[in-house]
Amino acid sequence: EPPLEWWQTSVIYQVYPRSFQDSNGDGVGDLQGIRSRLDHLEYINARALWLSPMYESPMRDFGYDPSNITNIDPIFGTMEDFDELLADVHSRGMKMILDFIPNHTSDLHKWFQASKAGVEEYKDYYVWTDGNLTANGTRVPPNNWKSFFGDSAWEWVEERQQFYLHQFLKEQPDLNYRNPKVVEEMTNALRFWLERGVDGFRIDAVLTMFESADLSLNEPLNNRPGAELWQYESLEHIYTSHQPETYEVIAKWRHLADEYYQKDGNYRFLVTEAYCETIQQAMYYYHTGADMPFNFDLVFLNRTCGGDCVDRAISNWMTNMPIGKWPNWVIGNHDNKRIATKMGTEFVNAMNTLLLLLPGTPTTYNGEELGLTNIEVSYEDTQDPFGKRFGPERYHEVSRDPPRSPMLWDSTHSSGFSNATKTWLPVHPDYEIFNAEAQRKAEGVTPLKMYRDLSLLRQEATFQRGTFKPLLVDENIYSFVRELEGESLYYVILNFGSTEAQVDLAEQGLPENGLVKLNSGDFHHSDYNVGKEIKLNKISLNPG
Ligand code: TEU
Repeated sequence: EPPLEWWQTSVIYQVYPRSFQDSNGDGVGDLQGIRSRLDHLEYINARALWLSPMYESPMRDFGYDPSNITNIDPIFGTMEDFDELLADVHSRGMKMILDFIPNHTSDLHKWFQASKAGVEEYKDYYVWTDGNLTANGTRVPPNNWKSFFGDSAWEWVEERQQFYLHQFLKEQPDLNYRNPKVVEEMTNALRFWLERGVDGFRIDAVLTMFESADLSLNEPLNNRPGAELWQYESLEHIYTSHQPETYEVIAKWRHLADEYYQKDGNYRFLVTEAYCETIQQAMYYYHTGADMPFNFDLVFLNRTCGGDCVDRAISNWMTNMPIGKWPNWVIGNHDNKRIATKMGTEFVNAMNTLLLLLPGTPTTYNGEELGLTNIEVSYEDTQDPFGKRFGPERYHEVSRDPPRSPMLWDSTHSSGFSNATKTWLPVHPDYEIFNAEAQRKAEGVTPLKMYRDLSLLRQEATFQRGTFKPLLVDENIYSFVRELEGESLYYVILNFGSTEAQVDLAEQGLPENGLVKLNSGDFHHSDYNVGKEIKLNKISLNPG
């Protein structure tokens, strides 16, 4: 077997720069702030840092709307700050990947400004159309495509007398990947960062890179009963996403990444981000040349999900994954509610256990290792454009502010995040309990200590390359076995029900009177029943 690469053995830790650490007192996190908190990543054994966008941007979508993809936004610092952060990450033996946003730029990007003005060279950098002419002489969009954030995906520009496409905000015009110049520009941007030494990229919203070339295609809007607001408001994605041409572009980027790998032997990792309607769609991205597509199956679990439902989510990926590919797990990110809020705080450790002990690469969004819940943000204080768009009655259904609150470091002002009087989003009200320092120093088991121990345990060969088999599964219990012959055998048993459950492993073929004695070497803390003998035919588990 080939040796595992760093992206397979590491935990990937997502840092949302605005919310990690503020070093200059403006209430917004920055690069020097992140640099000063790298000890935390080491503490939790996260060996790879994924940096959410830090590019120059008017921040309409908080950096996912870059106006210059080869420069740093002053709110986050300078290019020197970036180089210093990367050097520090590397000197600790860690890796850093960037968030790359291929689908669109900001409308303030110089390419869009030139395109809008009709400058020949840039005319076709974005997706422009005349639209249709109505009987009364007005121009209307060519089709009913809607943006992810609601309303038409087409915006009229007086200056050009044409519409442009935006699958996200109107301040995020879609680039035209049918123009080879665009592919070249974006490839050069990747090269720019590879030259600076980054170890890979998370490729944003990859599903929307290409749309059907035939802009006259209409489709029914997604108004399935019971659909979530964001699903109702978005497209059914027949013509606007998952187009086959995407694979060619990503394959080209794979090629580029491999050039660097061949040069210095340091693997350059590519992970794609695409929410998919079907598992088949999700699996296509394994074939693009990306190392893996993010697996969001655990992100969508909620409180009503018991053991059998957890099992379905996990088997969905494991049984459909192409042979020879590498699985991965995500429980949260900057676009989704915190897992503690979705599942209930009692399931935080269980979710982190799945994340860290299932086979494959775990990705952790900052704060999930602390078991943070969402914060409440009033409509007046709402920052997320997606939330704002839905108005005071419904903003809370879609707003992405609640999981984006600042990291909690200690019990001082702003939990040590910033010395500003007002931070860009409110600090979590329970910061005195949930902060990292308090959780490190606490007597008993805390989500942070548990996370740390599990991520250490994950470094054992059995969890890295051992087999995986679901064991007993019912409406409460989800359990599985990890085994590496000649190495060790682990049973992981979790209760996703709402009451105490009894598990009989003798029924699973283990000796009736067998006993497990937890080895004190397995864990650091005294609170895990280390040394206690457990009868295999009668294991009692509380929820979580
Ligand atoms: O998200 C892509 C995406 O599919 C979003 O529409 C997501 O479903 C949405 O945030 C609803 O929860 C990526 C980024 O992660 C997101 O933050 C950006 O806003 C978006 O791309 C545009 O760049």
